Amino acid sequence: MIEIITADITTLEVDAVVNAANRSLLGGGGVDGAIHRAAGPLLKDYCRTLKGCRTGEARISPGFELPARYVIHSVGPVWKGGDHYEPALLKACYQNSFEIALYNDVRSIAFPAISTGVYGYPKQPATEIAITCMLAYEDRFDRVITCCFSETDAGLYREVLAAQR
Ligand code: AR6
Repeated sequence: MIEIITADITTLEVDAVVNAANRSLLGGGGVDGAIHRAAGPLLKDYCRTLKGCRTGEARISPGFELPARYVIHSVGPVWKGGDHYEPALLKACYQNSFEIALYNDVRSIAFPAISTGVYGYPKQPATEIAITCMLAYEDRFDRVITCCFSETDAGLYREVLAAQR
């Protein structure tokens, strides 16, 4: 069951929240900054031991001071016009996040709209990829949550979900 909500992802009581990270995994702006602030400094210390992450891959850490037990850090592609493997890399972010979640017995997981902020991925195609991947994995979780940061984004997710179901 896919849930589409508008919220600050750092407030969610779920097994895992996904972070739209960068390859250093050492924090940044946007949702990454919010997660690092809310989780506290131990998150950065832990992430240092992970030694980075390639675009499209995912790593897991404890949630530290977050209500979520885990943070799954995934690095989305920077949008460079669409012919630099961006769709395949974004799809890989969702798939690898789901796989690492399953491996860690995560039952509830919340995603932000990876790559659609600072990394500039156009929202419509990014949402289509996110929903396609969520539909493929929803049966293996109790809750799959799309955590939008605006009602406009949530409306787009609802439209795309309705079209794909
Ligand atoms: N809760 C939920 N969604 C949020 C939150 C929040 N607290 N804050 C922002 N968003 P972005 P990217 C939404 O830029 O495009 C960082 O500096 C936001 O509205 O956070 O993958 C990293 O370190 C947008 O819809 O991630 C990287 O360098 C979505 O989250 C780079 O930005 C993603 O926007 C990654 O860029």
